[in-house]
Amino acid sequence: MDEIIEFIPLDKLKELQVSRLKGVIERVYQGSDFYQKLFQENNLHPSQITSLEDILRFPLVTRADLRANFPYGFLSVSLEEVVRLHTSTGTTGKPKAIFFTQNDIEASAKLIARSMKLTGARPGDVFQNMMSYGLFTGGLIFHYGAEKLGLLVIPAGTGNTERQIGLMRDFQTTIVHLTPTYALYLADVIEDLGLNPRDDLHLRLAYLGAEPHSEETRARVEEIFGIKAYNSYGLSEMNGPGVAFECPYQQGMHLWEDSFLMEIIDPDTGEPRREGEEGELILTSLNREAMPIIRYRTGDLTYIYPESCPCGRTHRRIARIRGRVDDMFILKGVNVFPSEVERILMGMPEVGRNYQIVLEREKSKDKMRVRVEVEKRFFDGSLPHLRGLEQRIKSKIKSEILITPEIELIEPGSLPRTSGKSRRVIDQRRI
Ligand code: DLL
Repeated sequence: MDEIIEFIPLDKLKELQVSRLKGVIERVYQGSDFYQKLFQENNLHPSQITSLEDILRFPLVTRADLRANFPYGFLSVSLEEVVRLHTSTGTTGKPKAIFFTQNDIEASAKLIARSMKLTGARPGDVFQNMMSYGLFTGGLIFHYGAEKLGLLVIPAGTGNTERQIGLMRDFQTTIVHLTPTYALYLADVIEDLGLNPRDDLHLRLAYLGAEPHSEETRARVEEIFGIKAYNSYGLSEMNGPGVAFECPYQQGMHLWEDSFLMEIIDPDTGEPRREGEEGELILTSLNREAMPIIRYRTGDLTYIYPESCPCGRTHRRIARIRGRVDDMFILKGVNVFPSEVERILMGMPEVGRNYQIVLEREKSKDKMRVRVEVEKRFFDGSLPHLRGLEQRIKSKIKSEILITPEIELIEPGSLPRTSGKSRRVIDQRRI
């Protein structure tokens, strides 16, 4: 069934979307406190929603709305029907509570199974899930999908890197799921143990997700491990991973349009953006029972590929996420995304696998200091001979981002590591 739905003709896809949208609208109207109020305040009634365009009658929903209606305001079914809670990672304030019915879990698992299958995963593969198990969706939701596809799943979770490597070697793991930051750290530890990530493991695929990363970082992971690495996108508010996934062409991620409606808007004005134009991704869940959200502001910047994919799947593709709207920082009037700095750094072979951007204010002058680990091969215990590298990084960043940074080269392995999502930018200007 899923294979057919991936290639569904566009008119049929639209029909399916309209009928699912109507179902979702009815469900939230009946069940959710937040939506009952919203319908009333906006003079809306489910009968007014007859086409996909009618969705524009709805205001956008933000993370603040989710927080303000914590914990049960968005719930559209009775508690008896809810079988699972996940929360969204957040560094500040209350988490966002995300609920699942049994059918929601089943639907998410199907999307993961579909996504993994299209990259060539199949029964017989040994899948090691190195995402956090628990409230984060990257662990359990992906796990269910991999089991659904019939893979042997090792629920390794995060951390304890030497044990992870032991598992990879003992069970001849062929596929891993992890954050890109952790993939590079894992490679470091494998090499520190005197092993070669290409020859001493059995890996063939990696799924990289849960945080922005550049094409250059993917290329590094592929090169270091000698594998294919696929980009996987999702967010807890839309049931976690499995929202969009790369196919073997690796040109953008197919966003599963049978389950989500997408729009791209100008994040400042809310005006719609056309295909090919970058903006903030807005998602509506089409296939969800416990907690459908209509027109959710993901905060993620991307664009829709106007061309169809050579693989023939009809679900449109979104570009690699450039970053979150709120990750962007402004330095001397220039808007900078950490991913742009990453792209430049990871494209230079002498640069190691980790970096940090520190924003500082000195006598009311702002500056950007980039702390860059040097690649092990180029580090012989001292750094002075790498002066030329410092200069090259500086001028590349200057010419591409229009900011002259200070570059601080540091020893490989000296920055803090994480097995989850990384924190790249330290903004000390507000202190
Ligand atoms: O990160 C769900 C997930 C788990 C996705 C495992 C992929 C793999 P949250 O913790 O709610 O959920 O964080 C969602 O992470 O809005 C993006 O800003 C970012 N993000 C997720 N995947 C990608 C990606 C999970 N492939 C937020 N590229 C999203 C860039 C990503 N950013």
